Amino acid sequence: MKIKLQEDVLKDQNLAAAFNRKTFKKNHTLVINLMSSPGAGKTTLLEETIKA
Ligand SMILES: Nc1nc2c(ncn2[C@@H]2O[C@H](COP(=O)(O)OP(=O)(O)O)[C@@H](O)[C@H]2O)c(=O)[nH]1
Ligand SMILES: [Mg+2]
Repeated sequence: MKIKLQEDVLKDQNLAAAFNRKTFKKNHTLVINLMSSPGAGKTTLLEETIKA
C-alpha cells in the first residue's frame, strides 16, 4: 500500500541544511560529514590528521 505524505517531514532539516550550506559557502569553510559506527576510528583519524 502506498501512503501519500501530506507534508515534507524533512522540511525543517532541509531548511537548516540550506542555511548551513549558505553560511559555510559565505565563510569559505570546507565542511565534511564523517560518519561510521562507534569505535570505527573517527576521533583517531581526526586527531592524527590534525597532528600531520
Ligand atoms: N588497529 C587499529 N585501531 C584503530 C585505528 N583507528 C582507531 N583505532 C582504535 O579503535 C578504537 C576506537 O577509535 P575511536 O577513534 O575512538 O573511534 P570513534 O568512536 O569512531 O571515534 C580506539 O581504541 C583506537 O585506538 C586503526 O586504524 N587501526
Ligand atoms: Mg569518537
